[in-house]
This record gives sequence, structure tokens and C-alpha cells, in this order.
Amino acid sequence: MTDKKSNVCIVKHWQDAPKLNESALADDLNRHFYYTLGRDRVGKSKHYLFQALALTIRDRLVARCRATNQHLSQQKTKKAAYLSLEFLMGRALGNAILNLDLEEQVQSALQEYGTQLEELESAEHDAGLGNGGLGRLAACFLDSCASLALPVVGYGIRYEYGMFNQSIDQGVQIEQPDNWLREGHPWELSAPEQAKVVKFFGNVEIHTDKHGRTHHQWVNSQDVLAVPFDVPIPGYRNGVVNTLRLWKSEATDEFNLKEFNAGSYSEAVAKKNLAEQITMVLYPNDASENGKELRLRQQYFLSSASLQDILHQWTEQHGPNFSDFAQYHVFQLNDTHPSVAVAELMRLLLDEYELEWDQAWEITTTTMAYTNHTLLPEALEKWSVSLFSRLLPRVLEIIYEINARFLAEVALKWPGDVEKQRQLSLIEEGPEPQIRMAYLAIVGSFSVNGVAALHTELLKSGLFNTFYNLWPKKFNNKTNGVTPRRWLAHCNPNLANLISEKIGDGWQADFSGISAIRRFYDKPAFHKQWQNVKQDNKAKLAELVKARCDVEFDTSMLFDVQVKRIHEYKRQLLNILHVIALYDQIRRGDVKNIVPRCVLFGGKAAPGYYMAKLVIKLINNVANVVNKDSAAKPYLRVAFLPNYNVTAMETICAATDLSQQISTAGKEASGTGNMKFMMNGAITIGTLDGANIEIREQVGDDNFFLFGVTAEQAHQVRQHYDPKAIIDGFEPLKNTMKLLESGYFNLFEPNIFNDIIASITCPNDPWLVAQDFESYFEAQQRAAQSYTNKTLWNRMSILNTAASGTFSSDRTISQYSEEIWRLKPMQ
Ligand code: B1N
Repeated sequence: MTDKKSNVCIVKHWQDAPKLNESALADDLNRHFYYTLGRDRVGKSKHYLFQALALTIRDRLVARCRATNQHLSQQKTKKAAYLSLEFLMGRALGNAILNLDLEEQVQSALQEYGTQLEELESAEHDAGLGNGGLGRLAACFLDSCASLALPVVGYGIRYEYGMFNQSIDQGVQIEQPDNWLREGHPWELSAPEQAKVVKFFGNVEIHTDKHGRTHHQWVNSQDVLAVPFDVPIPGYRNGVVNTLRLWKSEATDEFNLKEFNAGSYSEAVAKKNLAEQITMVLYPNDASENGKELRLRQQYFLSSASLQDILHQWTEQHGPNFSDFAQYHVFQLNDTHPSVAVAELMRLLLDEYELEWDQAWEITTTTMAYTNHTLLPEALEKWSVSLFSRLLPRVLEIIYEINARFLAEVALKWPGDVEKQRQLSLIEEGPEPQIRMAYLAIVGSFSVNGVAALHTELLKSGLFNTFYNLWPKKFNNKTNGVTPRRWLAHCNPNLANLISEKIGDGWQADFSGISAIRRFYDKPAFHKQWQNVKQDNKAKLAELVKARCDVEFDTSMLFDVQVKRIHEYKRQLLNILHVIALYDQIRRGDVKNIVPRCVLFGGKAAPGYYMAKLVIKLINNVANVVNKDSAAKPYLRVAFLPNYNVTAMETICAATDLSQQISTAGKEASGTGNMKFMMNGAITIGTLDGANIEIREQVGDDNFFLFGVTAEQAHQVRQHYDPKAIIDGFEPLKNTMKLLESGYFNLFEPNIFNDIIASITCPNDPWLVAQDFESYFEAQQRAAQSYTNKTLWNRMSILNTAASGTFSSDRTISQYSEEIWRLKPMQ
């Protein structure tokens, strides 16, 4: 379209976009296959057909995304931005087809190519831009926001390399780079014209103008370009498509001309590399920080680019008038990882938009909200002041000013109490002063929430107690949830169909409706159907285990599963000790009470986490011995599934009988795997930790295998803990330790498990493995006995699914929206 007068091409209006013939899916698929991709035959690899189908679906997403954005720009409504260093999205194809209700059209279009959707789905790489629960929660939240028609944009980093791929070599974890973009990422659309500049290094100059006002100028900085890539997030059959905006770092100029001309060609290119390093790789540490400079660069890069983006959009519409900005914007910080955003928003408002401190602070503290995800001290982020002053000199000045004003407030509340000021200061004093990022987040936010009831209570009574006393109203709980679309409808279609047959399919949009399935908990015919579905799912998992581990899982046995990041507090060690105990019993010929079971482990260890990696080695060594022993075969099979990820979980959670959620009480903030298993009819064996407590409340004590000390008792036990006495006092544990200590599982690798043995027998073992063993062992016996009674087990299984309604992330997001964000759904 050409504007006659100026003879320039004017921006086409969205309404001018060529109409998509939505019913012509098969034609679009052919067009993309033959023309966009230039292919004419489907080879052995289904890669191009997958790409063509993804582009076909993307067209439909783009159309709805445009409509969603159009709607938003017409309506003056409040929007939320979810800032997160991690979005663990997994695959997108199947989810998009489900949410857009295109299954039938796709299947019929694929007939021409003689292939099935399932086969194409397996050609998609997981988008593994996260470590575990925290990243996957962000992904579930995006699905729920779109499905509830809430105006929420996700902001994250487009890592070139996501979570590493794990392989197992002689029982040892090997990390391989996850080059997930190698074959392209068909879902994203880049918008280089909306790139932002992010500053690093340099120094601050203070100028005084003629009115005596001082201006701080961040000069001599090294600038990096942040280029946005937008990923569409479809809502469930509601026409809404939201956006996840992922930033990629690039050098500001392809060649830094000045340096290039001065003959510093290599220096210029080296700088380009430095810029591109920022978004190169995801840090693979779940809950253990190590203060690497590059990580802080990632955090600031995300925070600055995202805030600039939102402020830019605001001034485009309203000019530089921020008086009602806070009525239309709210920022949710996913843990402290993006908490430098508190200071960065201040900097942008003060330095770039020239607001006064008080107005800028009012805006910041009415738009920022912080979610805490862990109580583990090693995961509480601190950054050294010296690093900050080198990397982000102007941001540090602002943190100092925030701290000075905050400590003045503290002094008013507790006059003369210097200790209080030291305790609450954003700066931890010491030989190497550190910035406490959680304190910055709390001081700068109007809301602070934990992720399960117990977790929030522990935040209020422990870690953040003084802040709670200062600002009790800031603190609130938002128990986590997971999306029932991916975690039931998509991953377990047979169960989903059975449920819908009985109660209709309304539960997919309103998951509280799942409780209606309770009516069938005692119907024998329904039991049979329920059990058949589980049986088929177990067969699929057994196939996967056979292919990846070369271990035979017998689907008539109890499927006992623990999959999650490997961490001492999650106590995979307790689980493998129980396996050794069962094996020891079998070796003694004491099999009369043994219920046959297959035990599955999966999960990644942080590459530098020695104990976690040693636990992986132990699991694999035990599996090797057990699986080779023909005497054990009828009773016990053990496997460690390599490279556990979102896609693996889709198969695993649908096929699990017994879900292991066995963390030391008080250590797991919430857990979300526990919810996925429950939805799919698994029964939990678990401690009173995180959301397990709420799961048990919902499903009832009879339908949950509880064991272990409470968080409060754990505290008491640690005062006078004597694991050696405990081991001596319980025969099965004593025998287990003996077998382990004898070197039976490491005949040709002498002493390799000494550190594990030492940790169990150490009076300082914070994880209380020996303490909880007996109670765990008994709970496992109860679970096994229950499994032998099929009617009882089916009943418990159905009741678990029926009681899982509140663990939908739709419920969680409704609460965020109503109690924190105050958003209105789009019409
Ligand atoms: O967040 C999940 C919870 O369900 C889990 O209980 C909790 O452990 C998990 C540093 C973390 N907490 N902290 C992290 C992740 C990456 C990183 O670099 C910490 N992950 C959790 C969702 O609320």
C-alpha cells in the first residue's frame, strides 16, 4: 500500500492482513512443505514435514496473536509481565493443536503423507530453557494466563543452549550441550526493529544543571543489543494467543567501526563474541548459586531489556507521563533471578525519563511483586558489591540509595537498634560485602509470596520474619499448580477420553470439574476401564525404558517412580536404600511379603554437584546388580532413565502407580511433579513437605502414603541426631548398610561410595536419611500391600485424580490475577 503524497510504504493495518482460510489446513501444509521449505518427498526423517506442520499451525497462531494484540491496544487494560530467567516449555506442536482444537484437521491432512501426528511430534526438540520446577511453573503459568484470557506477557532469555543433555556412561552422568536451535525453531518470530540497548561497565558522571539539580550519567559503557524473539502462547480454545518474548544478545554493530579502522580487527570481533556470550547458555544449577559474573549479566540483560520494552510502549502511547503507569502495569519476579529489575526500573525512570525519586519509587513499589521459590540458604542470591560496581556502576548507586532510605525507615521503627539495621541491610557486611537480592526484592515489591502453604508460613516465621513483622500485608501464599491441558489432556489422551466420556470435557477449561469423576470411584466397570488405560500407558513407558536403559519393565508390577532434579534434600538416596533393602530381603529368600515392583529414577544433577552425581552412580550400580540377578527378576527391576525432561515426563506421569515425593520436611518449597502424578491417578508416598501437605488434605489420609518427621520435628531431631544408633536399631536398615558397605555394588570400584556412607552415618546429616528410613520402609509396605488389592488401588487412584482440581495452574493464576495483579480477562 503506497501513500501517494509521500511515496513511502505506509504500515499496513492489521485488518489488511490477508485472510487465512482456516479450513484449508491441508492446503497450507502442502504449500509450506513444497514451497516454503522446497521439499518434494518425505524422507526417512520426518523433520521437514514437522517443520511444514509447525508453520501451518503457526499461521493460525499468528492470526490470533494479532487479534489479541489488537484487542489489547484498543482497550486500556492492565497488563502483567512475568519476568523469568527460565521457561521450560518442552515441545509446542501437540499443545498448540490441542489448544486450537485442530486434531481432526491435522490427522486428516497427514493421511496424504502416510504418517501420524505422533510421529511428527517426536521430530520436535524440547525447548529446555529451564532447570526444573521453577522453569516449568513459568511455562504452565503462560498456558493458564492465555487460557484465562489474561493479558500477560512472559519475558525471558533465548538461550542458544538450553538445559544440557544427560547421558549415562558406566553409571556416570555425562553432560552434552543442548543445541536445540540447530534445526531451527519454527515457532518464533524475531523483531529486530524493536531491539533495545543494554549497558555494561563504564562509570557514572554527575552533572549539575543551572537549577542546581544533579544528573547522573552512565558513560563509557559497553553496550549490548537485545533482540526480541516472540513465541506464541495459545489459550485453550478461546481465540487468545499471548506472547513469550525471549531476548537474544548481539553486538551493537556488526563491526565496531572505530576499532576496525584503527586496525583492531580482532578486538572488534572479540567484543562481538563477548556480547553474544550473554545469552549463549542456561546455567544448569537448580537451587545452588555460585555468583558467576556471566549470570549477573544475564539477569541484568533480561531485566533491562524487558523494562525498556514496556516503558517504550508506554511512552509511545502516553508520552513521558507516568502518573498512572502503575494502574496499567505489574511485574512478577520469578524468584530473585530478575530482582535487579527493582533498581533498573528506578534507573530508567530517574535517568532516562527524569522522574523525581519519590515518584519513581512509588511506581516501582506499586508495580513489582516477588515470588520466593526456596528456603535453601545456598540458593539465596548474593552478588559482591565489587562485581556490581564494575559491571553495573549506576545500578549500584541506586541500590545504595534504596538501602539508605530503607535503613532510615528501620531506624524510625526500632530507634537505636543498630543490630536490626545490620540484619536488614540490603548490603551484607564482611571482608567482601554482598548485595542480598532477596532483600532488594522484598523492599522493592508490594507483594511477596511463597509457593505452598507450609513454604509461605516458613518464610514468615523464619527466613523473612523481620520483614514480615515490618510489612505483614505484603506476604501471601500462592500454592503452585500445573496445566491440566499438557499434564492430562495431552499426555494421557486415553484417560482424558475416558474421563470426558463420563463427565463431559468441561474439565479441560475448568479443572475444578474433575471432581465429578469421584462418582465412579466404586463402579467395577469403570475400574476396569481405568485400569486398562493405566496398563496401556505402562506398556508405553516400558517400551521407553527398554529402548533407553535396556531394562525390562513388567507392566503387571507396581511402577514406583521418582523423577526430578537430583539433590540431597530430595533424597533419591532414601529411595535407593529402600531398593537395596528389598534386594537384600530377596537375597535372603525372604520373599513372601514382596510385591513385585519396577523402580524408575530420572533426573539431572548440576554438573558441579559431586554428591548428586555420586547418587546417580549408586543408582546405576544397584540397578546393574539387581537387573542381572535372576533371583531378583520376579520381584524387582530398577532403571535410571537418562536425560529426564518435559517430554519424558509426559510419558512417565501417565504410567506411574506410585509417586515418590520424599524430600526432608521443610526443604521442598512446593514441588509440581507431585501434582502431575496425582492428576494422572498415581498415589503419593510422601513426607509432610511443600504441596504434599495440601495434596494429602485434598485426597484424604486414606489415599496417601505418609511417612517421616514433620518440619518442626526435623528441627528437634537435629539437636541430638544419632544415625548410627538408628541404623543399629532397625534390622532392615542395618542389613542394607552392611550390604552397601561390603562393596557389593562396587566390586571393581573400591570405596567409591564411601562419601555416601559417611553422609548417612554423619550426625550432621541435614537430610535425616537414616531418621526417616524405618517410617519410609513401612509406608512402602503399606503401598505394596494396597497394590495387591486391585479394587482398593483403583479406588485410591480415581480419588487422587478426582481430588486434583485445586492443583490446576488455572486456580493458581486466578489467585495471582485477583489478589496480586488485579487484571481483567480480555473479552
Ligand atoms: O521451584 C518450584 C518448586 O515447586 C520447587 O519446590 C522448588 O525447589 C523450585 C536457582 C531455582 N526453587 N528454586 C529454584 C531454580 C534455578 C536456580 O538457578 C533456584 N527452583 C525452585 C516451583 O515453585
